[in-house]
Amino acid sequence: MMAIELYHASESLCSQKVKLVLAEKELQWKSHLVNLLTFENLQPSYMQLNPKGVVPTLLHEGRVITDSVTIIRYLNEQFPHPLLIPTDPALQERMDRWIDVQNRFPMREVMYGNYRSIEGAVLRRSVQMKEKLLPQLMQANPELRQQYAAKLEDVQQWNRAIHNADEIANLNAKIAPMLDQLEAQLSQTTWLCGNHYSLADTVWTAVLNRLDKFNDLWADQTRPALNSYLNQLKSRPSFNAAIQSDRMPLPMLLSGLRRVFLGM
Ligand SMILES: N[C@@H](CCC(=O)N[C@@H](CS)C(=O)NCC(=O)O)C(=O)O
Repeated sequence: MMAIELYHASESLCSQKVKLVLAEKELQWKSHLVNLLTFENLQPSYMQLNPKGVVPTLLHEGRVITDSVTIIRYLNEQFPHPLLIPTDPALQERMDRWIDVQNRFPMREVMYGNYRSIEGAVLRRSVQMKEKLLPQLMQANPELRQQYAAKLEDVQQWNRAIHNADEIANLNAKIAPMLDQLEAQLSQTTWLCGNHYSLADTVWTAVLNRLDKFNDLWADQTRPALNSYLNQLKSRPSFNAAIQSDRMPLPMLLSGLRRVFLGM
């Protein structure tokens, strides 16, 4: 069997979704840690691998797969034990819907718009810097012009959104109804798709854990089923392997801070 290689970043939500599945399936993988704060993801060699310049990217048996949901579905097909997709087609549809709900929610804008203190300052400044850096990269690498142009457009929209307090407030207002939907489901079933843990639970582990960081989800105590669901997710060994221990190595963080604040 050829090795699984994963390009990922510390504390990246989309990377965590894949790392959770790797841990659930107890798979060995080779790690390529990408420093988003020094913009390694925008370097030509990485853009060639992942045209959107984002993490994660999976390499396996000569295939390059670049979207977290496509990657986790692929891993489930290639390594079916334990199976993380329900066998009942109706439940499969339900799983797709739950995956879709979190995929359509603009977590990136919500996170970068809501983070406070130094963390928020670093992250927002890094997006501003991307906007400056991308035209230079585009000019220096004409063969990747299209990719860089698309990335620049995306980053401009991202930068605008996170500095627009009304837009962030609008997005924040969508969190509670989404959690209510989850509460309604979880008052009826242990997991999102019935009695078996599935890929829908994996992706929501990463999303709920992240939302919980900057929004006191349980303050009003109105979602007891969701609260106990998140506690169950956190007690799985995969949570520890993929999220709890997912801290940026100090030298990487320091070079990131140097780059973001001093431009070096
Ligand atoms: N749809 C993609 C989104 C990937 C994504 O946005 N990754 C973030 C980290 S969670 C990233 O690489 N951000 C850096 C950037 O966009 O410059 C997926 O699910 O894999």
